[in-house]
Amino acid sequence: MALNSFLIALALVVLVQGASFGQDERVRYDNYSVYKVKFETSEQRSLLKKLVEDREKFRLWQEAQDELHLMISPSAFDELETVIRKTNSSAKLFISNVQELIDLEEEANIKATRDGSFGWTKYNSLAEIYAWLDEILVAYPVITESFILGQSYEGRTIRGIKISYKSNNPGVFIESNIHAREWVTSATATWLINEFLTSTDEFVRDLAQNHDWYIVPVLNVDGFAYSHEKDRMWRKTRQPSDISSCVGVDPNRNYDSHWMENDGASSDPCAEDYGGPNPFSEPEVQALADFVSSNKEKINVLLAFHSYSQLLLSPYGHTKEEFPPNFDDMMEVAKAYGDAVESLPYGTVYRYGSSAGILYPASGSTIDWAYNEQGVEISYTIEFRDTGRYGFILPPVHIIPNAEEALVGIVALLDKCEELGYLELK
Ligand code: 0X9
Ligand code: ZN
Ligand code: ZN
Repeated sequence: MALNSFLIALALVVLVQGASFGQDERVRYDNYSVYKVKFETSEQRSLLKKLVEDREKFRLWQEAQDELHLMISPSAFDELETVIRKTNSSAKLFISNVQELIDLEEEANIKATRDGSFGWTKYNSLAEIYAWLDEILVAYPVITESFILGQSYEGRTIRGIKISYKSNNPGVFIESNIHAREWVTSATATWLINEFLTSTDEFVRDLAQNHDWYIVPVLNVDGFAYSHEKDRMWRKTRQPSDISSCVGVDPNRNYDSHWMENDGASSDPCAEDYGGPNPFSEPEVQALADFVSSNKEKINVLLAFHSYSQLLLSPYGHTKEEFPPNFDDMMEVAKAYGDAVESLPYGTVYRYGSSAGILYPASGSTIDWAYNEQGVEISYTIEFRDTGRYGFILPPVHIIPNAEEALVGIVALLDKCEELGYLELK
């Protein structure tokens, strides 16, 4: 009897959690595949987007003007096929088993951890990143300074590092890993910190020494920890909702600037782009905003690191009907970044434009808030590698090439900013 009720309880737990939870309580994505779906009309788009309302079967990975990247569960293939046929759109498989990529990544991480704890041949955990930051701060006490943005919902500390070789430098703020699963962003941010402190290359030295750097390697610390420990595909924060059993807010929709306008965010707590119950509902977002607003006279340029798609996105995110006053300058700056990246032997191509113009309306993002509300006139989202072959699960061999691209891109971007007069002290 006791055993019976135990088995029933066990069966219930399995049912409630779904088949995707394995024994180690990580969400598994066995035989989940990712398709690029091309469409032409907005009717096709909305029919396709309706699919992701069923989060058990469909998850949106990426969205562009004429293309959606959909992750689908093994049981959802027929449904996808039906909608593809009905909407006359076309789908191309580019990842056949998401779990396989996650397992390969995990193996590489474990192997690299055995050879030493921190580095750029693997993806580091939050604890590893913070331990490394402490080492850096001890090794470079004059040039570096630790700062704390605040505490996350779950009580983790959100840390940043300031690098300053001299006074009266223009300031560059880098926000990284606001989206939990975009691991290459914090890997790139830490690599840049290391280069700024250790490189002997003349152009890196100039870059490092002639700007003040404010770098937050992981903003969404709770989501990041969760993506390492439980669900590799987690995007949002980890604060529960009052009105739903779904957890988390899209922090890049939670800033108080044109919040929730123009379908630029969802009001559904279960959606990946949920804007939150109110602007700044997320402590991580509020913490970043407090820091930037109290240091805004020192910040000339703000860069928000994301992945993936290889894009440079300027404001506005909330509307494609209007463009910011210095849009032409921002496009010149973006072109400089893209040209510099493309000139490397890798030949990687970045496209650029305004967020709403070349992607989709996204309101309440970091860069729009910094630009609209804080007067940071050069404010960019950079979507790193790749364009979908691996998506968020970019193999660690890409970390250094991606970071090198970011470095030469940022050099060119700041040169252009200087030329256009954006690096004057405020
Ligand atoms: O949707 C987002 O938040 C960003 N793309 S991601 O795949 N990394 O989630 C793009 C945001 C760009 N839009 C604005 N900054 N407004
Ligand atoms: Zn508005
Ligand atoms: Zn992102």
